[in-house]
Formats: sequence, C-alpha cells, structure tokens
Amino acid sequence: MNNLPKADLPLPAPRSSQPEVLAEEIIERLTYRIGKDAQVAKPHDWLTATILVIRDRIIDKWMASTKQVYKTNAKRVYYLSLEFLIGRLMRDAINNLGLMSEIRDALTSLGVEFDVIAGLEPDAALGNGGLGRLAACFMESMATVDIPAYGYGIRYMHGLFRQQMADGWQVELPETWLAHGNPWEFERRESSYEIGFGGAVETVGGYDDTPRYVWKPAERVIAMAYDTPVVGWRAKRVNTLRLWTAQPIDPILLDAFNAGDHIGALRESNKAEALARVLYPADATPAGQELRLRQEFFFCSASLQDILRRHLQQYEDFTSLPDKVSIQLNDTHPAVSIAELMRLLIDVHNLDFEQAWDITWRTFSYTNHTLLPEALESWPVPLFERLLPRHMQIVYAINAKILVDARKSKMMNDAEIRSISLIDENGDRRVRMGNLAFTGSHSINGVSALHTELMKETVFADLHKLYPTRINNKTNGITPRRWLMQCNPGLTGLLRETIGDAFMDDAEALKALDAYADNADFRAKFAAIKRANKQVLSNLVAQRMGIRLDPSAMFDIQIKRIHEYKRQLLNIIEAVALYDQIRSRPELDWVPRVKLFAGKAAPSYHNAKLIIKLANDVARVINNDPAVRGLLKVVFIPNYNVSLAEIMVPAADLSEQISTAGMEASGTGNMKFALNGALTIGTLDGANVEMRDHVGADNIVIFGMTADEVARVRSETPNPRATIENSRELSQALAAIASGVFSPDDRNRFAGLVDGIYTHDWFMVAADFDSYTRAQREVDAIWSEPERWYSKTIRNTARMGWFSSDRSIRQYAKEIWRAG
Ligand code: B1N
Repeated sequence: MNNLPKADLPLPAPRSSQPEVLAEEIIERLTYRIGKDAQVAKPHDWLTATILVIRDRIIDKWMASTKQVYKTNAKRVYYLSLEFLIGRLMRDAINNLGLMSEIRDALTSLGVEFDVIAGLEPDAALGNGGLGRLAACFMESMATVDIPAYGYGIRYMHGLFRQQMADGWQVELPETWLAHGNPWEFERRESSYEIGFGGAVETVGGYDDTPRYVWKPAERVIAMAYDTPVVGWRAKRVNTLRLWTAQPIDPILLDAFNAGDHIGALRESNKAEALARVLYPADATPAGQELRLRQEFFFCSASLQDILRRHLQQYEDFTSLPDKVSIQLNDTHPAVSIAELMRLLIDVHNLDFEQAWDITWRTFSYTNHTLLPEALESWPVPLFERLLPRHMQIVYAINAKILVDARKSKMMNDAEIRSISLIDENGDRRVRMGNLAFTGSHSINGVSALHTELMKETVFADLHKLYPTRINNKTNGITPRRWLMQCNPGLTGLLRETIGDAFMDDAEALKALDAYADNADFRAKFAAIKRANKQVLSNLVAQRMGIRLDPSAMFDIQIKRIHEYKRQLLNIIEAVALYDQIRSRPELDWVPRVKLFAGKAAPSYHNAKLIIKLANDVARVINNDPAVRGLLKVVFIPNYNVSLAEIMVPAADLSEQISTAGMEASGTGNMKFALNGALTIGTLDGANVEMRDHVGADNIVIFGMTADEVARVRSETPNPRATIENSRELSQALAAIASGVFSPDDRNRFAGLVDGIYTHDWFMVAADFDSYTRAQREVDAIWSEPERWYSKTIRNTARMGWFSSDRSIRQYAKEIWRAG
C-alpha cells in the first residue's frame, strides 16, 4: 500500500480575506490553539495566533503544490545546504499572500499593532552570511518561479551566536530562536531515518560472486524531519524546507540509570542531540572538527534516504533518477552526499558500481562559493575512515576511476593528476571535498562571472581541463520581495505610483524608472523616502546606543562578516585619515558623514575581533571630539542579523563593497543596497563587476587594483613599506593607530594589525589606500550636487532588476536542472 494521494478529494474552499474574517480567525486560534482569552493575551500570543492564521492559509496552497508534482510527474529539485539564513517569516508570508493591509486592519480592530508583534518574531539565523542568505532567497524564488523544490538542512537548536559588545570587544552569547516555540514548522515523526557512524565494513558473497559490502555502524541516531512551508510571490506555489533534528535510538540507558549512573544514562541522548545543537560560526573557513563532519553526513544521509524513498514511491526504479531529480550542493558542505548516494544505490538497492556512478553524477550539481585556499574543505583520511568506513572505500573507488580517465586522456602530467586526485597526498593524507563534489557532478557553477573565470584558472584548473564542459556561471541574486517590497515600503509605494505594478512580478520592469532619473519632482520624492528611512535607522541607533545621528549627513554603510579580505580595516583607516584632515583644515567645506559598521567575527578569528575593537575605539574618540562634531561620526551597531539589515539597507546613501579584488566570490549585500538606491563604492570584485555593467560606469564609483593586478603583485616581491611611506595620509593614520591614539589604555593593542600591513599587506590595504581615498573624495563631490547624486542612485534602482534571484533561479532551472 503506497501513500500516494488518493483520487481527487476536494481541497477546502478558498477563504475570505476580509479583515473581519481574519480577525475572527485570529481570535479562534488564540482561544483554541493557545488557550488564551483576548483580555489576557500577551503580545507573543497575538503573534503566534496571527502566524497560525497565515500558516493555515498557506497549507491549502501547499497541498495543491504537492499534489500537482505527483500528478504531472514533474522533476523535483533538492537544494542541500548546511545553512538557511531565513530571518523573520511573517512579513514575507503575508506579503506573498497579498494580505498585508487586511492583516494590519484585522489586528487594529483587535487593538493590536502589527509592527509591534512583527518585531517580536525571532530571526531564524541558521546561517552565517551570504551563503546561507542566498539559500533563503533561492527557496523563495523557486516557489515564485514555480519550481517543485525542497530545501534540506539542519534544524539547529541554536543559530548563529548573538553578538554583544563589552568595552568594544565582541562577546558571543547563545542564540535561542526556539525559546517561544516555532509556529511555522510541522514535526514529521513519520519521516525518520537511521543514520550510522563508525564501525566496520563486512564483505559477504563468494569468490565467484561479486562481493557485497555491508556497513555495520557502531553508532546510530535517528534523523527526524521538521517542515516549514515556503510561499512564493502571489502564493503561486508553496515549497517545503525540511530541516532535520537528531534523536537517540535509546533515549535513556536504563541499565546505567538503575545502577545509579544518572549522567551516564543520558550519554547516547546527549551525543545524538549534539548533532543538531549548534551552527558552526565559521564563514568562508572550514570548521575542521569531527562534529562538523558528523553534521554534514547526518543531514546528507537523512536527505538522500528521504529523496530515494519519495522517488521509489512514484517510479519503478532508479534509472529515472537523473530525469526526475536534481540535487544541488550548496558548496562542499553536503559533498559527502555523493558517496552516500553511491552507497545507498550499491549496498542497499543492489545496483552495480558503474550504474550507480552514472546515476550519481547525472543527478548532482555543485555550487562553489569561495576560492580562499584556507576555505577549501578537506578531511584527514584517518578521521573520514573511522567515521565513514564504507564511504572511504567508495571515495577510493571513485578516485581510481577518475585517475584512470585522466591517464587515458593523455592530457595530464603527473602533477596535474596529483592535483585532481580526491586524496591530497601532500603531508597528512586528506579527502578533498571540492574534488569529490566536482567529479560527482555534471555541473559546477561559480556565483559571479569573475569568480567563475578565476575558478577555471585556479582551484579547478586541472579538473576543468579534463571536464571542459562542466564549469558554468550563475551570478547570484536577491529576492526583491524581501529586499525591496518588505524592507522598503516607502520606495515600493513611490515606484508603484510612478511606473505601475509590473516590477512586482518582473524586477526588470524597474527599467521604466530610468526615464525619471532627471525628473526634479520624482527626485525630490525619492530623496524624501531615503531621508525617512535614515530617520528610522537614526531612531534605532539612538535607542540602542544612545548616539544621535543627523539624517541629513551621508550614511556610509559597511555591513557583512568581519574578515580581512572584506577590508573593514581599509574603511576604518580612511575614517582616521579623514578625521585627521578635518581637524587640521576645519575651514574646508567637508561633507558631513556617518560611517556605520555592523558584522560578526568568527569567535576564533583573532584579527577580525581586533578590527571590531578598533572600529569601536576609533568611534569613541571621533564621536567625543567637538572639533569634528556634525562632520564625522563612526558607529558600530552590535548584533548584525537579517532584521537589522532590513533597516540599514534602505537607509544607506553609500554602500561599501571594497574587498581585495579576486577574493569575494560574489557578494549579495552589494545588490541589496544598489536596488534600494545607494551609490556603491567598490572594487572590481565578485558581482560588483556585473553591477557596473548593468548600472553603467557613471553610476558606480570603482577604485583599486584588479584581480589580475593583485595576483601579479603577490607573485612579485611587494614592498608595502615604500607604498606607505609615499603616502603622508596613510603613514599618519597608521602611526596614530599603532601608537595608541585610539587605545590609550593599551597602546600596543593594534600594533600587530598595523604591522601586518607594513610587512606583507596580503589584502592590499596599503596598495589600494590612495585610490580609495580619491574615490571617497569623488563621492563627496557627487554628494555636493544633489541632482547628480539622486539621478545616479535612481538609475541604480532602475537597473538592478537583473540581480533578482528569480533570474538566477530561472538560469539554474534551464541550464542545470532542466526543471520547471
Ligand atoms: O557565499 C556568498 C557569496 O556572495 C560570498 O562572496 C561568499 O563569500 C559566500 C564555509 C562559507 N563563500 N563561502 C562561504 C560559508 C560557511 C562556511 O562554513 C564557507 N560563504 C561564502 C553566496 O554565494
């Protein structure tokens, strides 16, 4: 008996969306689901009741979407990602259902303010930064462009840590998004799978028979599913985000308990639950610990068992898998899936190696998100073998096959063959997850045009030679629903009254706005909205930090993870140089600026934490100096997350996208700012290059070395000291920082940071400094002519439609998945 949907039983009739009906439903949920009377209900209860009303309306569409895939035998896309940085869901869901004003009115009629309860919803912060946020934008876009898709990941009990400041230093606190329960999700006890670790592989079968392998794991845990519906724009389709949690097979070891060992009795339970306990806070650096590999295998194995079960329920066997299933690997974190699918097909479903391999590489595709050498995942062979003995054998078997292909091709010398091997034999032997992901996939994509080209020339140069048709580009995008319509209702309203609603269904229709870039009346309205958004941010800064900002100053914003390659340090040094100049020439006509920063540092990244402290130390000195009052302020806002970005992005005049060229794979914050009418100051790195092509070179301020120049300088003998000594501004700023002007309590605090610039300047801070300051003064000059400024920023909004994640997803669907 299968559990295919039974013949067409009708779905419930569509419900009325009148505010009175919604209000009744909210009271109904409050009463019967939460057990509270409206008289005593707390704001949190109203939030939960409202979410339950919305969720129920989504369910109708959700079931219809699921049925339709069964009916049409459509291809399913599976997006495997260790991170989904979703943020809040309520506004997103209401907006996509088209119920925003109705829900607001319903709540008002009940005496509840929508914005107050919306502010209580916790951010689902199950990701570190761009990679996790991209997965969330892609989930929304896959539903929007009507692709049957499932996201698979881990339901971390604790998402990315909360950042607190203690005397300007980052302190990490646990994040507890599930503290009040999570009304969005559905527990699916029936979707549970056993996941093994360790143990040994037994060989069965006679000498004239092909041997069969049976993995006997030493440890086993249960993966259980939680489903969250993902609604697309106008609720055309609802897809599923399925996150796994871990449970012990024996919740309590009764023998141990009865013998008085009460802690030991919970050993299994604790060990299992550790798997889904916490997100590794590493961004663009691999967390090399055993628990991380366990997390990776845990969610891959559960997801693949689920995918294969669903496939067999509908189709006869696995020969159709590549035609009916596409599995996209979000970086190498889920790359062990390739070995796991091979194991399931060979050991459990009795396919032979060749058949299994053919199905596997035709089913998988892999997205690479970084070229940083320290970020390329690899696992020590002894660890991999101990934890996943059968997968180790399979990796060796795949490797043998690849290396034979390479030899046969007669194109490769020994060094090239060594570089494509799945096993790194230099030093301690390691499994190279990038090479496994590449060889086990029919498509390998980069996330911007530049990044994809560099991928072909660097990390995957040799694999690209052997498989020249596999690498392709899919430039990242952002969802305009969250990153324009929801976060910037003021601008959205102005756009609708100016160019109509077409842009809401097709972001490229924003082009019509080009005609208004030089229209004085429109410019004034556009500027007024920006100013109102800056006022909102100013209120937040006043309330949270007690710092008063002037919304008529230029808001210059850099928000992202703190990393040396992203060069917050360059921005801070420029602030110090500017401070120095304003103090020495106060009579000049300085443009008032507020430099805002926000971002988290990986807890073990020493220099990144020092950069946060420097930003705070510099802010304290500058903000307390009456000599620059009204001209320069520096603010580091704690605890950057999606919700804070939704307030900062619409409030930016200037967007800082200043990574060392060749190091930022794409960037996506860059797109959010430009779409919301900020001017970008940036290097020719990642997607900035394509942004320049789209908005036009006149409407973006580009500075600094190109990726080629960076590579060349690094290969020669750079002499940063000479560069620094040639620039009076830079030497003075560095001397001030190094000598303790901003850290009188510990004058040597930043000596090491500055010394790095003098001795190797790996990130080209000194090399790009002059070009950066010149670009900043050019920005000042544009700002001083408001008509010029706004005609440029309006053109940014008008021309950023291409960077919608709907476009990215359509390209994935057409060129990689052949789905939808
Ligand atoms: O992925 C984003 C890009 O826009 C960014 O440029 C890129 O830096 C980011 C290990 C990563 N690359 N690699 C990671 C995250 C977590 C982890 O544990 C690596 N993140 C990126 C989207 O394409």
